[in-house]
Amino acid sequence: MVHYASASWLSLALAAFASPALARGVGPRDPVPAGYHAAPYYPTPHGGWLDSWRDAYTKAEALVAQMTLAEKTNITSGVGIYMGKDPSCVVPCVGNTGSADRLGFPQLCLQDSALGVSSADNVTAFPAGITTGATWDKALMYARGVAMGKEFRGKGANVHLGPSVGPLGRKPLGGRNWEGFGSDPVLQAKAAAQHIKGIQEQGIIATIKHYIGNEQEMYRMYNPFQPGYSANIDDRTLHELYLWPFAEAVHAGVGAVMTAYNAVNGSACSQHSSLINGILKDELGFQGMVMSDWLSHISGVDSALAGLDMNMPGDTNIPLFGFSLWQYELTRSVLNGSVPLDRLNDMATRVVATWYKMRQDKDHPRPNFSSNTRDRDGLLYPAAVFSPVGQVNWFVNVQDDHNLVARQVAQDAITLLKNNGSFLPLSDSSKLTVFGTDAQVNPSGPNACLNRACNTGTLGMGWGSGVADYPYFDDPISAIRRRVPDVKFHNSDNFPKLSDTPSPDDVAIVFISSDAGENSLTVENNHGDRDSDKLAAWHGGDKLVQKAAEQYNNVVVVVHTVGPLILESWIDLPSVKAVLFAHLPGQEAGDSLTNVLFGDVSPSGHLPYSITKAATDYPDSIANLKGFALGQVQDTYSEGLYIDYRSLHKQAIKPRFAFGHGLSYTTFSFSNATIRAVTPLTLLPPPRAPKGPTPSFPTTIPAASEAYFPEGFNTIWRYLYPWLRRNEADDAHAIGVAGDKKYAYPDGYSTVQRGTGPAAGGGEGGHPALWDVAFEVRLAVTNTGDRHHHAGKASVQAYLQYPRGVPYDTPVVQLRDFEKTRALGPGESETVTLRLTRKDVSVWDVELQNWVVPGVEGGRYTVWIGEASDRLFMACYTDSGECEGGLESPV
Ligand SMILES: *[C@@H]1O[C@H](CO)[C@@H](O)[C@H](O)[C@H]1NC(C)=O
Ligand SMILES: *[C@@H]1O[C@H](CO)[C@@H](O)[C@H](O)[C@H]1NC(C)=O
Ligand SMILES: *[C@@H]1O[C@H](CO)[C@@H](O)[C@H](O)[C@H]1NC(C)=O
Ligand SMILES: *[C@@H]1O[C@H](CO)[C@@H](O)[C@H](O)[C@H]1NC(C)=O
Ligand SMILES: *[C@@H]1O[C@H](CO)[C@@H](O)[C@H](O)[C@H]1NC(C)=O
Ligand SMILES: CC(=O)N[C@H]1CO[C@H](CO)[C@@H](O)[C@@H]1O
Ligand SMILES: CC(=O)N[C@H]1CO[C@H](CO)[C@@H](O)[C@@H]1O
Repeated sequence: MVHYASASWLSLALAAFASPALARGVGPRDPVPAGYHAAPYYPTPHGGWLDSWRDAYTKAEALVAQMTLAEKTNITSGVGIYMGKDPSCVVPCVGNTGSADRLGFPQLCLQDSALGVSSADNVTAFPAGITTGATWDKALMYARGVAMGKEFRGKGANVHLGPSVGPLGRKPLGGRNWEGFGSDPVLQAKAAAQHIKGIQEQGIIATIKHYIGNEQEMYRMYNPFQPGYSANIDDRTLHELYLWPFAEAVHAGVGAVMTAYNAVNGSACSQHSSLINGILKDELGFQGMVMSDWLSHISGVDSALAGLDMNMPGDTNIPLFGFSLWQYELTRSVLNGSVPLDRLNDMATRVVATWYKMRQDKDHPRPNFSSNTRDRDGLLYPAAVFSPVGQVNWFVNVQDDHNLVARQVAQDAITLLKNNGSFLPLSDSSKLTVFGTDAQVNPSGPNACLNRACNTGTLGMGWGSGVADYPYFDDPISAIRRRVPDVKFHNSDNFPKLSDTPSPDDVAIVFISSDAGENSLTVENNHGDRDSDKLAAWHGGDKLVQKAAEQYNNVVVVVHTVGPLILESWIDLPSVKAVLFAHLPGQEAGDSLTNVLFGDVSPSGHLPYSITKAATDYPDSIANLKGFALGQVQDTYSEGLYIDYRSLHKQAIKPRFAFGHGLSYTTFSFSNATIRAVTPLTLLPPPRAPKGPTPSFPTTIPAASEAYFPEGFNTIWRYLYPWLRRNEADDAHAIGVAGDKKYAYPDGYSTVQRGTGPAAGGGEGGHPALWDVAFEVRLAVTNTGDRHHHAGKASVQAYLQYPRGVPYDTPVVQLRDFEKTRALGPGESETVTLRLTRKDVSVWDVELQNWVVPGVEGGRYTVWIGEASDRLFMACYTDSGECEGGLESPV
């Protein structure tokens, strides 16, 4: 989603490009590197063939069968950015579809963000995705989803625009990595699945985004002068890394998918037939609806044929002129025969079925807030220039006790990277001095910067559309003062002249930060991505730590950050005793931190990415952002599977802190491990089941009268409607019925539904057998601290090593499952179970186009178990069924 500070500057700035033809804007391109291609895949597979969606599709079929052409095109598109109100209710969300009021199908409210209800009052500002990932706790990932889902429901939204798993976190400098859960497909996948479950159980449609390859912010969007960049990804890398969390989301029943701004292999994601029709809807069996990211829609007919089902927010990619490539144009495209009615029927049915699937036909509340103003009254159609005014905000408080889960996530994410000599926890009698502007809330208020587009005061979230307003902000300095009232605080990022020399026991706590966000806004010269500050702390934070370390014997560094930083300039200084990554805590930044600092709880967060010693420890393709090019910027994934720890292992580079690293105030032992083969494996999944029946509708071109603008309808200027003027509808209909003028269809275009579908498909997310549990590992985790030690939660991580000699190049180890224990007191144990599915032990074979178990003939898979990707001290073997401990990490 793109945010504009105000509608008016945009109209002025873009008045020159008002023509929808220009808005298609594909200028000269730099060539996509040889070998990368976007193969055609047509037609869109009909939705409805899976039993799990049968009920929803049966109801949807009955409703759509009664819809006119204009009603169908109305519900598949937004009514325009900053629009929304219809005569009966206010729908002022970031996206608002048209309705079919005659049949009781309402306008749908689509609302950001992945960390809370955006642009609304009285909501919870939850910790960001990256923070949630750092908990490595599935139960908390789910609980956060439940609480957030309740808030979206309480505000009357239909669709939650989250979770985000794309970007996956390939580039450490990438601007939106923090909206997702960490730089590993399995961590992203399991977190997203828990989130989706929590959201959708509240009757809210979750949206997995951004599909796919949106790994940097700069040059992501198509505009009249330049196409969005092309992420050039080979098939195996796509399946084993970037698609993995999307597949898991579809498996979890996600209702909606949002396409990305960028292109893949040269073709824009919003009209990429092999990505949407082929991989998402056929191979992954996705039954819900596919929407465009905001203003990323660049073609009308082509995107419909490629499988897009919903156009958001309705406008062309130059908004606010009342132009759309769908709505009235989609109506025209169906009348003139270019878009088969069959495709529109499927689009509308997918939208309606998703609505039924989440039970939104039963007492779903209507929106009671406006994204456009925080005042009670506001413009009903802000984009219309002349708009009536009325009540738009009802200030419904949806927070309930969600601060508790928000705080728990923030607290359990806090990652202790270094704690020399067990310096932490602090005692309440410590003599403390706090440094850094990041310790205190923005003096102008936590929401002072629109879309959080500034890094002033404690950094609780990044910037852009992925934010929410803070109802309040529990900042670290207030929480510290509640413990140690006479703490000194230097609210500056420059080290002050100290009045007294610190004594040897004095403790300095230094707060530093690093921010990132969406490319639509630039902060301190960072264009979404961290292109200016790179992997250094902002505002000279690294210098501040060094200065403090010169003056104090004991320095504790607290870092609020969107991602990894290079810590080398100070991490080994002997007076830097402890380092805590608090990630992006949201509103609960204070007590969550002091509970850890002062030892009420032991830290239990683990890094959701690696921290290298130098940016150049990664290959150029991931270390650097792609810069300006005259044509289409080419972002080629030449590193293949080797991102983050996979890359470091391959190059034998030791990071400063490894993926999964996190210390505790206590120690744990893992013992008594067993491994058990659960489901017998075959090289390939068994032959897939055929598809079930799908709805069927008449497919002849509808009567032109179904598209006529109603007599005397009072239009709102620039609002997008599905109707055509009578003569336009008649003309289009004449073309369609004559059938002699043919649309210039893409190569490989077809309207004949394919038969059974890909062998790797057959269920939601892919072949159901891919989720068969192949191996189960159980082990006991014991808190081995003595009785003076603390209770603590242990993270148990399972990484898979493929058998030697398999005919595929595989990373040494890859995360496959993880669990977190409850808080174990000293001496206490818990039994933990980890599961590896058939898919977990497979590789994607590009020739066979299927998941192959390369070690099926008695190959020895090793399941490595430990506390981090570099602390794997236990191994279980699938061939012998034995486990052993006390080992050296394989890498
Ligand atoms: C992109 O091109 C690569 C190389 O030919 C191919 O393996 C992959 O399947 C293509 N991906 C898509 C989504 O078209
Ligand atoms: C399209 O949706 C708008 C907004 O809800 C509504 O005013 C209009 O009547 C709808 N058109 C049709 C054909 O239902
Ligand atoms: C039908 O209408 C669409 C939308 O305006 C247009 O793109 C397409 O070229 C038209 N097709 C024909 C055959 O005129
Ligand atoms: C840890 O503390 C000891 C004793 O103060 C010191 O000698 C050593 O350099 C420190 N190590 C690091 C990595 O900070
Ligand atoms: C491990 O197994 C042994 C033998 O069965 C048992 O005595 C011990 O309590 C187990 N340890 C844990 C931590 O469960
Ligand atoms: C209970 C509560 O937090 N209510 C707030 C809801 O939002 C309005 C407008 O911002 C505030 O005035 C209320 O205090
Ligand atoms: C306009 C509107 O529908 N407002 C509703 C917002 O939510 C509250 C509480 O659920 C309702 O009472 C309002 O009617």
